[in-house]
Amino acid sequence: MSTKKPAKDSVYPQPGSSSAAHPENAKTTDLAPDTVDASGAYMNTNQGVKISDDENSLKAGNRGPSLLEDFILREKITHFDHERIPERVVHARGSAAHGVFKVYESQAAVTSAAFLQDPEAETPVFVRFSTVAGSRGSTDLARDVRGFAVKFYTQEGNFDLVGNNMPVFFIQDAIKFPDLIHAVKPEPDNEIPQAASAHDTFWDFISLMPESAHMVMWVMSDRAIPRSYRMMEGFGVHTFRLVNAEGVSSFVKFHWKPLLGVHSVAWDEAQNISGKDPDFHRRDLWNAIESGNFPEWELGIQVVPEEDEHKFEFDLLDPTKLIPEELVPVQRIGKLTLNRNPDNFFAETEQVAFHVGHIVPGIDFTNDPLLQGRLFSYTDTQLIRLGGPNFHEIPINRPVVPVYNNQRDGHMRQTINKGKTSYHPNSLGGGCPFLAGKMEGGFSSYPERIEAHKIRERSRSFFDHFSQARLFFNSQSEPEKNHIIDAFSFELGKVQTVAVRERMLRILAQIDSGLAAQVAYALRLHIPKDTDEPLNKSIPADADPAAYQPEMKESTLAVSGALSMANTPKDTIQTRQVAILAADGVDAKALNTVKKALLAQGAVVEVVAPRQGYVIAENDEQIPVDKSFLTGASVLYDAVYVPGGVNSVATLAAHPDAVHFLNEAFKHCKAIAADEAAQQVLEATYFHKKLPADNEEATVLASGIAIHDKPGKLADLFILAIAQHRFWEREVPRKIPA
Ligand code: HDE
Repeated sequence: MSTKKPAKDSVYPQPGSSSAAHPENAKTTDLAPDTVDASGAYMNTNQGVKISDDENSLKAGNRGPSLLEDFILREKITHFDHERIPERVVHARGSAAHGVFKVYESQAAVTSAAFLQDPEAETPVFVRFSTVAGSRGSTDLARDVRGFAVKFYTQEGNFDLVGNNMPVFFIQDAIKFPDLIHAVKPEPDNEIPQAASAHDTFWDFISLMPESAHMVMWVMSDRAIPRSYRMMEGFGVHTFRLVNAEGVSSFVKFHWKPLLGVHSVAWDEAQNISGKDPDFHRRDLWNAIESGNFPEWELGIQVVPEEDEHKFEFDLLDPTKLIPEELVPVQRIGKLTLNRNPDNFFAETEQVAFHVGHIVPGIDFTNDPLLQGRLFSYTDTQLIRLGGPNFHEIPINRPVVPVYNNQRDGHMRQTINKGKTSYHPNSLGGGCPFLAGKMEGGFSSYPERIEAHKIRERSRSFFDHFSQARLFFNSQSEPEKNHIIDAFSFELGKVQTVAVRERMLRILAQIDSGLAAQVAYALRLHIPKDTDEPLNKSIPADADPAAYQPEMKESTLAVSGALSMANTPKDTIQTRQVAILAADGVDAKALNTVKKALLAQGAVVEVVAPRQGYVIAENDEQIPVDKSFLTGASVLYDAVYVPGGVNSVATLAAHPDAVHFLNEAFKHCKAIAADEAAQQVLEATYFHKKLPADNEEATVLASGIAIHDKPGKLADLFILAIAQHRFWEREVPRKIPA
């Protein structure tokens, strides 16, 4: 097939990306023969015939009708007509990257998985991040869960860890998943709203299903509006099993811990970014990798010995519960590094097929009923999305080990299987392919003992819906709590049906009375009391509704520090985006000093000016401009600096866009720095009355605003402030007109 052959003079891997600089691994080598570069090649048809005219179809006379025999036109248009495949039913919007995983030291004590044994061995990975509810073209900044799906191409076959950026889920049983997704997706009559949960059907469903209480606390928290995919945690959610070479099994929760800390944007900012740059997260991931700032996470595991299964006050099989890190610490066992952007979005990011059921020896499932249902769904969905049973042959999906079995044929089969036998047992094919025993690495399921009745029922151990929702709320910092209150007030404020709002207030009252009261205040509603209505409406026909009501329990832990983003590292400004506001007459020396210091710490610095092109500095130096006030916006940066220079300062102080830029940066709690000579610009802002009294380090760290007459010292203070990420305390007055 012509598409599988390298074009003449082609170079592998594709030139022009940092990818090319990265050493080969088993997966990049595997992808190379399928990667095509047209540099220096002639255009030809899919049948390999060179094309001389790609501008005109074949016609009967130059004004006449097109001819059916024009095989070049027909082929081109036909292929175009069939370019689209169905988008993912959930997680349609996403971005992905290649990378590698390395374990720090052998995990043989708990698992026999080969990729978790040798610290020298590098396992290639492909990771896709996503939102859940929106369509393929929707904004990256939706308030939503983020998918965090990792495909490990191990020497024992593919292991997919298909997780999210939140450690729990909305529902306990897979049978409710279509209902949940139907409720959150745009409403079916008018297909409104896109990529948003702030509408009646979602909250109608949630308010009838108290088991979702813990998860909605996470979704209403800032975790749902990450600053970057590179600054999110990841979680396997379910309890899985690890099994060692002796067959000893333990329970495990998987975590991903980002080395850049966990950070979010402000909700007002998120909504603005959705307009200014809906590809914000996609661009951020792409740019970081292209510029060699490879995103990194540590893989963490919480291991629970098999015999401790029932030692917790929640059920390990219940996916609406997490294991607090205070009870079982997260051991960091290895590092994931994303180091290469895909060459082709469709071929790789769109066609990658993850499946929670892709496991390798040493890892196994548990009876979590959500996990069990997922085991069916993921292959099934690829059959419609990728068109047939051979999707495992698509280059991005195939393992780095050869595949030998007796599965044959089907749509688009690529493999040419030799021989007469496609059955087992056989003698005509020498008995091949052989079965592998334990010694040869054959997979065998953990022989869990089960003695039970076949029954449609939920375990009583799944009925505590509020204690961990409360633990989560209690563990948040004050600003994080305020954001959760605001998020509920926003979302329920968009709900038209008052009964749904009220029902949700009743659920919130079970979690925290203060939370419920504040949301009720914002909605000007009362929390319904003295009602006989059951809280849980998700009840089988013949069941006693009373038996299905939540159990009111209190977690023995009052708070869990790991649940708050405020407690994650704030020690770096690497890859943070800093805007320098400048106009003609800017002080080039100050600008360059601060810029150099920021770059040295790994920040990304852009000059934003009234016009595109360049500004002419006080000393006549031409300073390139990256964005104008039309193409740049405060919401696209983490921090802003205003250098001195008499004319520049006068221009910016009188420029509404510059002043708006600063007001918005203040409103979104970002670090702001100015030369003392630029103070006039800050005086023109709304926050001029809140400028700090001095430039002591403690004052700057409290206010997030640094003003200094020495650019070197200013840079030092600014860097400390940017590393703090945001100064949420500023939000309290919430009266900034930007
Ligand atoms: Fe998924 N989910 N899911 N999910 N999921 C899909 O598979 C499903 C769940 C997650 O980047 C689909 O290939 C069911 C939990 C991610 O390609 C589909 C249930 C978690 C991705 C599907 C769940 C996830 C998906 C749609 C309840 C976190 C994107 C397209 C039983 C642990 C993977 C596809 C990517 C995608 C079904 C619940 C994570 C339909 C039935 C819990 C990250 O198969």
